[in-house]
Amino acid sequence: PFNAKEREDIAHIWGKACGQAEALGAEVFDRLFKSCPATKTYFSKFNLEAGSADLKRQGGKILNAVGVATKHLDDLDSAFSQLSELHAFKLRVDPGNFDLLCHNILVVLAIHFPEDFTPAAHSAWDKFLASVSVTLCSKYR
Ligand code: ZNH
Repeated sequence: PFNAKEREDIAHIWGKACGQAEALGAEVFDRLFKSCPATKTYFSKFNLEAGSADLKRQGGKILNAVGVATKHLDDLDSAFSQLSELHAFKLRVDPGNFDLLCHNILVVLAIHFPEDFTPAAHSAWDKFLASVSVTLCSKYR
């Protein structure tokens, strides 16, 4: 469960990020692929150059899904039930990759919103993204 301050920090930073989900998401993927090149294997049919239309589209999808999650802190399982099935049964992304992606989301938020990314906000977002990952991995067996 998230306390009031965590909820506030999660909503506040998403409020700053939501208008630029594609640009931030593309940056998340660019960092992910450069810092953890093995993650590129899941996107073999994408143009993986920094800022490509593919990275903007996929980055936007992922960050907007994170945005939906910010509004469902108390019912992530039901909000993400379809997305969990997609990752577990169809995409079969190795669960270890979720930590790597979440780490890169944190870094990009910290770079873009340094004033807002206080230690408390850092910790709230870390906890939030970890629960998103746990939810998306919940259907793996
Ligand atoms: Zn994922 C897809 C989200 C993680 C890989 N994804 C996706 C989508 C979404 C997402 C929303 C879209 C779907 C549709 O279209 O229907 N993810 C997400 C999130 C997360 C994730 C939220 C966390 C946080 N993913 C992930 C990871 C990986 C992935 C980690 C690896 C590395 N995804 C993926 C893929 C896909 C997806 C591969 C598909 C793409 C295409 O299109 O092909």
